[in-house]
Formats: sequence, C-alpha cells, structure tokens
Amino acid sequence: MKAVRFVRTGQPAEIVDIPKPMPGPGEVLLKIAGAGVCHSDLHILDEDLGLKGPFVLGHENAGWVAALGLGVKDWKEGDAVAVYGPWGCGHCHSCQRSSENYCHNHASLGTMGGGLGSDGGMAEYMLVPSARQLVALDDLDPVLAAPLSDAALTPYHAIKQALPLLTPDATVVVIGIGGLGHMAVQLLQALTPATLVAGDIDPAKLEHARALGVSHTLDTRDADAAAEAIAAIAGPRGAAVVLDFVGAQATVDLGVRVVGRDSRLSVVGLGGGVVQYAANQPPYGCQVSVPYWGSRTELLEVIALARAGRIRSEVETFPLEQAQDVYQRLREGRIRGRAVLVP
Ligand code: FEH
Ligand code: ZN
Ligand code: ZN
Repeated sequence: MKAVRFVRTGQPAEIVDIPKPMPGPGEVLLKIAGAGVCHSDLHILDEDLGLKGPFVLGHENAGWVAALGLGVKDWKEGDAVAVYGPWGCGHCHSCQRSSENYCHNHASLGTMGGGLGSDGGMAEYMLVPSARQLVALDDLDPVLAAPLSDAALTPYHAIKQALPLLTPDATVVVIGIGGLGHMAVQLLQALTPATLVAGDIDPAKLEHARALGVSHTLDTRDADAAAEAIAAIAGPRGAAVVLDFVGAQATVDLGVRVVGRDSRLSVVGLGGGVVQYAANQPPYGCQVSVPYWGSRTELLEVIALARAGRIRSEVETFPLEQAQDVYQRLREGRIRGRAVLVP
C-alpha cells in the first residue's frame, strides 16, 4: 500500500510502497479516509523530537473499520471512526483517566502514537493497537472529521482548562489562525461569552477568522500596535486568556505583554519561544501552561460539538502522493484551515 513515511530528521517525507498491515489480537485495521497534515510534522521532519524512524506519518486520522483482530468486540467492518491519537501505556495514572496525552511512560514505550513513532494514517490502511483508541463518528464525514482528533481536540483541551477565566467580561486572545487556531475561534464562540480577539501576521488568516465570526482581528507583526489594540479591548484587566498556537518568541512575548493578572497563557505552538520571567511579568497570578493534545473523553466532547454543528473543520484535501508539496505549502503558510491527505 502507498504511505508517507518519516525516515530520519533532516530528510523529507518519502512516498513508499509498504505491505498492508493485518490486525493481531486486540488490534483494529482501519481503511483511512483522511489524515490531517499537522504543523508538528514539520518539527518531526526538521528537528529531533526523540522519535525514531522509519514510521508512517499522520497523527490526525479518521476512516472506516476494515478488519478486527481476535477478541475485538463492539465494532464492525464499515464503522466510521476517528482515531484518538495519543497512544499511552493504558495503565499509568494519566492513562487510567483517559488522558493518554500525558502518559508517564511515553519514553519507555518509544512512541507517542500513530504518526509519532508508530505507523500513522498517511497511508491506505492503518493499524490501531487497541479498540480503546477508536471514537465513533456516526454520520460525520471522516475526511472532515479527521482534524477533530487534533486540530480541534488540542485547542479544546487548552480552552477547557481556561474556562473558569472565560467570563462575559473577559477577553481571550488567539494567536495563529491556522489548523488549530481556526478551530479554536469556533470552540471559543461555542463555549464561552468572552470577547474574542484573533491575531496573525497573514491577512488571509485574519480574513478567515472574520469569516468564522470573529469581530476583533489584528496583525501581530507590529507588536506595539497589537498590544495597544488588545489593551483598548481588554481594558486595565488585560487579556484573561491568551492561546498561542505559534509559540514563536514574538508571539510568546506578545502573550506575556497582553495577558493580565489572575490569567492564563497557554503556549501550544512549537515555535521555540521562551517565556521570559521577571517580577510581575508575566503578571502575578498568570498561569503559564504548555498543554499537549487532549484526552479521549475530550475527543468525545469535540465530536459531539461537531455533530451538533457548533464547530466545523475547514479542510483542503490532497491526494496522498502530494504529501511533500502539501508540507511545503504548510511551511509557506499557504493552507487555509487544515490540509487532509486522502489515500
Ligand atoms: C505532536 C508532536 C509533538 C508535539 C506536539 C504534537 C501535536 O501536534 C499533537 O497534536
Ligand atoms: Zn498535531
Ligand atoms: Zn500511560
């Protein structure tokens, strides 16, 4: 079968032909409908994230059950499913509460999930190690639903942690309106009454935010002007919550500058920015968080929001074979919403 494979750091992804896997006891074989292309893949390809290749890329996957391994119950061939991407040990404290994203044993497992050390979904078929990683999609289109498992789940997890701060008189700032950011602005409008501000350096991304109902959008290239605009909206309290989906030094610095006291700054993007600490900077009472992905129960909640029509991923589909071109477009910021590879 065709697959997009990570070989080693510094080497582009390869389109290869590998054997179609067969499910062993407890495993489930999926026919892939769509595999989302996440910006984190660029970090996997470019930097050493401690993941040893070769493995098939793609950690944001959905499709249909194609075959069940011995002992697998509750699923049947043809079921439309999303894959809960963080694969943990299943027995540590975090895994026991469905937060496999925070599994304590990832290092000893040598993998963080499909597409993250194990074979992922940028292929015609994908092996899932346990039926516990499957979430039913029912009537949702699996191609559109694939981004729910990462581009929506990751911001949902970060937003859920910040909900107590997202009151009607609060201001929340989203920096970076790409794959995760375009879902974040929808989630915030669905879940909170807070005033929403969207920032990006790309006018097309700001237009996308406005198309998604965001009334306050600002160009974050000019940090002084952006900080002034946010202060005018948030007032002396400052932003109650900042969600930085870029994580570069400029965006982290802007987040530290605009967040108020008794607030939360969540740095999700892998841009390598460093939070500079000094007295009252970030302001006293600011919780600085580095959330990672989300729990399985949160994925159920995200899928329920999608089924209720409250959120919808904006997807650009491409054939699997165009993976290298798609990664290049992602590098150049030329993807609106989320790119999904379709085998
Ligand atoms: C993947 C690998 C490493 C860090 C973060 C990620 C996220 O894209 C997972 O959703
Ligand atoms: Zn990701
Ligand atoms: Zn675990």
